[in-house]
Amino acid sequence: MNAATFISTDVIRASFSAAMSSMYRTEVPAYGTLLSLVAKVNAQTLAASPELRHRLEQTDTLDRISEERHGAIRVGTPAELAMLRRVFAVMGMYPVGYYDLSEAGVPVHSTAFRPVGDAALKINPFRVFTSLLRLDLIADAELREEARKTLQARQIFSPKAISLVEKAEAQGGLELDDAALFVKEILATFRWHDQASVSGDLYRRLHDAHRLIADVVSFKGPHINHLTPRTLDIDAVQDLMPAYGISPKAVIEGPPTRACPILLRQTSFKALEESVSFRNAQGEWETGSHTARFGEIEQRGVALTPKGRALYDRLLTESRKVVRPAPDGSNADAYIAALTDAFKAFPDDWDRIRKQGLGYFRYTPVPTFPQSGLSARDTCDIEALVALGAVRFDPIVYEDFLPVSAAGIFQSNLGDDDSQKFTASPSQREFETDLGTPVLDEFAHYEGLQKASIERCRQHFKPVAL
Ligand code: OOG
Ligand code: NI
Repeated sequence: MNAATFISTDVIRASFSAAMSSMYRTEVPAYGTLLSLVAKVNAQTLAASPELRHRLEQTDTLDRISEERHGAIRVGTPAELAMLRRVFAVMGMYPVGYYDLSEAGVPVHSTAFRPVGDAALKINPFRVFTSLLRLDLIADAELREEARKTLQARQIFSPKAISLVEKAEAQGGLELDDAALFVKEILATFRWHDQASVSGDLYRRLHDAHRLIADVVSFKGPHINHLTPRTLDIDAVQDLMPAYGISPKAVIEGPPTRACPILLRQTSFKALEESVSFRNAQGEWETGSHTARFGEIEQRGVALTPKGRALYDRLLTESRKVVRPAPDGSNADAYIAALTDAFKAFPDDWDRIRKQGLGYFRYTPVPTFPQSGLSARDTCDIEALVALGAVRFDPIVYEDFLPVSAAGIFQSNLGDDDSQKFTASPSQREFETDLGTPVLDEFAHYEGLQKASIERCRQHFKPVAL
């Protein structure tokens, strides 16, 4: 087998992401509407700001600006999670970060499978937020056992999908025809099933325990529950959604509107009620409904250091003490005002964010800067290089997720009346055991990118030994 004929993992991921988008647009037409709205707002934003267009031309692929950045799935067993790790590895996606959602009343814990290197992110940044149901958080022992048995009995991957994963692992890659087949077979894992695999009665009991439990346990597979394109103006899309016949969640999650965007802002349109059928005790199909699938948008800013993140978390908590956003949107204006007010304490210019060690930055040598303008001392001091104009800095984009925001996205799509509480019980060790590998620590990763860029600057300006 010749490694040169293998399709790059980035290309398989790009093809999978495009296939998911097309399937989801067919399955959820409102998502197609959201995509057109996002493309329109992105085009208008670029037309109105030549400066932004110029910056994005340097760092991004403009013709793909409105494409999906992430999707989300929920699985039910450790074996499903472990197999997904192997599936995503074929597409160059690795688990980054651990998110405990139990704290926010959602009985799952999660990671994001994503490309990690700069080059891979640039080719296609698609990631999948992946949650594992915490059956241990179901209080009713009998129901817990029924749920466990139901999940145990299903096989979410086709035999062909499994054999292609094994083949990719054994060979170190997939050739063209296998890669195409792999995308097709994996795509089928995430499609929608409108016939539940449980009875209407069990569905209702699972649903009463938590809507999310019913969503994970009742179907043949882990349907993709949303996809998320990138928008250059999230406030505009949020405002325009109703005019396009789609109903946005009450507030945008994450930081308020700022001159220097930090972390991640996201919002979604509310999940749709869809018709599904259940078998009754007589073995006949009965019609019912299920609410799970929606569309989301995201806008990303700089990755924060632990110090920056602590400040972010503190300000978010402070603002939520003043006003907690109500699911029906009745206090949205008051919430936005409290959030904006609290975040006045977060510096809003790049140099202050950098100098105070709140965010991660990538340093690049200015190629036209003359070596002769630098002393030997300057060349090993990144601050001196910045001050002299020999080095420029750009924010490193946050590529991960936020637990409070994720909880807000989950909640708004579980229905407004849903307010079950679970005991917060982060369990990263157990999650990693189920996954079969430790997750990558996001802070260490961003820190590494920043350090490597500083090192490149030092090397660039290093005096040449005579
Ligand atoms: C995942 C919600 C989390 C995000 O963007 O924060 C998420 C889910 O609803 O399964 O996708
Ligand atoms: Ni999402």
